[in-house]
Amino acid sequence: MTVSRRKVTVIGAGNVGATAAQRIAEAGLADVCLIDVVEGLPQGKALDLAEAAPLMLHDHAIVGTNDYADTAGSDVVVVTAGLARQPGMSRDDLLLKNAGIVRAVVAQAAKASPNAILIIVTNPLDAMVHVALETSGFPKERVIGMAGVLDSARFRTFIAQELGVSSFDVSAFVLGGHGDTMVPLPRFSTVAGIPLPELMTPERIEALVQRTRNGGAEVVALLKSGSAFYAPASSVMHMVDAILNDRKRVLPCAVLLAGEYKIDGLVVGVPIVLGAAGVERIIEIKLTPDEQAALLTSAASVRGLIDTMAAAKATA
Ligand code: TXD
Repeated sequence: MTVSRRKVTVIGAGNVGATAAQRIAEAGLADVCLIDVVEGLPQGKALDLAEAAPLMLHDHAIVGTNDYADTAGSDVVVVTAGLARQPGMSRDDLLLKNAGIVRAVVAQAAKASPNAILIIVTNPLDAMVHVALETSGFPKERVIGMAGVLDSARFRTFIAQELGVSSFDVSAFVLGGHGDTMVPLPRFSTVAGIPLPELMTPERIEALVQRTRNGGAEVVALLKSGSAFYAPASSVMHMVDAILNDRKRVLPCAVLLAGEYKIDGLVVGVPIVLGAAGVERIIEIKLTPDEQAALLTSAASVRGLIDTMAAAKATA
């Protein structure tokens, strides 16, 4: 029997990174290399995860390291490295700090794995995808941001809970940026093929849309420190599965647009076909004027972050 070993590097051995490493190995998708700047952290978590392997019935290698040489030849690189917002830190401070981190880690990872597909997770998500595109020099098909998969999973969860049905039968469609500027499309969200507006009042739909937009904040408020990581890690795992198994899944992902949805040169969340080549196709649907306006607002907020990064670079 030939065993084909695929390799996924996860950068950042924090909550999302370590949980994504666990999900990827335990789903039998690939060997995993977990890397972090903190010495001992990725080694310790990788060892712990490796010791669970006989019990979880997989035999994938999970190694922890601080050295990018160990990441060489990865098929997929997941970037979760970054700082969380600290008290007194503005959004722009966080933007510039995380841009520096993403730039540094992507430069090293791209050199070690020049054919990899990059999945970016670090916030602010859409802006970090721009940084990764610029730093890696990879084609836009191989640099993809994770946000829509998480946002649509949250929307699906809330719809299923509200209607008392299995989330298996719920499919939800979201466009746009992560968080406040997310653009959910209820008319394309269905329960076993039945459009949502047939099953719920506009007021209830709006309430669930709002809850989805605040999905990250709702978890943060409960946890008090740290942010969501189980569902984000599962979202990463689904994207890795789509790529490594060439599934051609239709998933909302943050990708660089070149005229699609009347947006050019900006990273925005749209439905794509995700397979072995990365972004294999962008699916463009006709939006109502309101939906198009909401998407353009979302794109404008990404533009604002890019301008802030450019201004900081110019004065550095
Ligand atoms: O939907 C989404 N895209 C998101 C994004 C959902 C959840 C979390 N989201 C963002 O992911 C979050 O706002 C953060 O920017 C990242 C990672 O979140 P996580 O909860 O995993 O943060 P942690 O636990 O603080 O882990 C970050 C790790 C930590 O171990 C640091 O030591 C490491 O990143 N780190 C680095 N690793 C390697 N190299 C460098 N330079 C580095 N700097 C920090």
